[in-house]
Amino acid sequence: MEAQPARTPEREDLYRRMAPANLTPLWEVLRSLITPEPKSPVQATLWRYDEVRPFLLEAGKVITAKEAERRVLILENPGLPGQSRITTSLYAGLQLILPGEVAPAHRHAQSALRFIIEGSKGYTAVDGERVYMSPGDFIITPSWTWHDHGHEGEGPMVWLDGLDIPLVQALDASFIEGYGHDAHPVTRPVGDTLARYGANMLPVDWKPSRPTSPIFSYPYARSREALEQMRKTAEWDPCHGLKMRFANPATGDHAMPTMGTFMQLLPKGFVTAGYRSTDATVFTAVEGRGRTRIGDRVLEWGPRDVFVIPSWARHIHEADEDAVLFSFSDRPVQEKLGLFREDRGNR
Ligand code: GTQ
Repeated sequence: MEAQPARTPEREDLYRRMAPANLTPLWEVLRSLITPEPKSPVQATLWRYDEVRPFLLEAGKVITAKEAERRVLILENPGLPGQSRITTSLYAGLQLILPGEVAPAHRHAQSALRFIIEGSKGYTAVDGERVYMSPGDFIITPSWTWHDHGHEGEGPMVWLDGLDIPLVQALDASFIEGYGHDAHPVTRPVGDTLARYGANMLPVDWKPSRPTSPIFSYPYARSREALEQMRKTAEWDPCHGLKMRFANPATGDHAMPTMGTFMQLLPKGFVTAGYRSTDATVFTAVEGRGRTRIGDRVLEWGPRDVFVIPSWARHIHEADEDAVLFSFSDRPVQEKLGLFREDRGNR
């Protein structure tokens, strides 16, 4: 590429005179607009659950889920201050609901995923069907479906929220609507959707009506069992250990149109080969301890910690114990736009 053109008095004068006409010269900004490779402001960051949890519980004392609508502490990337983003395209937060509380029904254009961190007997209801949540479960709230959350158990219930808020913001396509009552009426029994769509069968004449998986709960027991069974073949991928992608059973595509979701097993002592991809990725550890090295940064993680790896940042994972990581990114979007790239080279 040519060098950055100099700013001369003649040029500066021209820029000043054209500005009121809403014009600005490309050659002043081209090199920052179109970079030779991703130059992300996102910083590799880790949130230790031990550090976050006391703040969450304190939030539980100062505001109810109902008043907050959603009592969530946003995991804000320090490279994107004030933007409520964990990556350029994705939002993440930790949501708390306490026994007896409700987070009132609403629906929005943004898709949400929940990954359960702590607690049991809490539920989320999607379009009239309750799903009870347990640690490690991956739950989907598709775009524009009514959803409310409640808690019939004891102790705090906490989950990781992942939403495509910044993506929808970039497209100026945001809508939200309140239902007007705390809970949407229950119209289907617990377990109905998983029976219909989650048993490797589909209702015979059923056709998908939206781009999101018809299954909205992927229980941890099932995901974990799959990983445990597969480890017997010991076909470890050098970059990923054993990594699975949550799928829409109707299409084989990602479970959600805007967010790819993954679960991987790294056996004790495994050190992955260097890997980078264009999808900045949010991880949370379900089991095990280890660390992720990104350049000279080392993120030491254990169960319930959340960390984020920026786009195109080469990293390796090291597992000190058998480790299970859940992760999500905007990969489905990048794949559909022909933008996704990965680099499995070590250097
Ligand atoms: O649970 O519906 O973290 O609407 C942010 C916005 C959660 C939710 C968030 C939301 C929700």
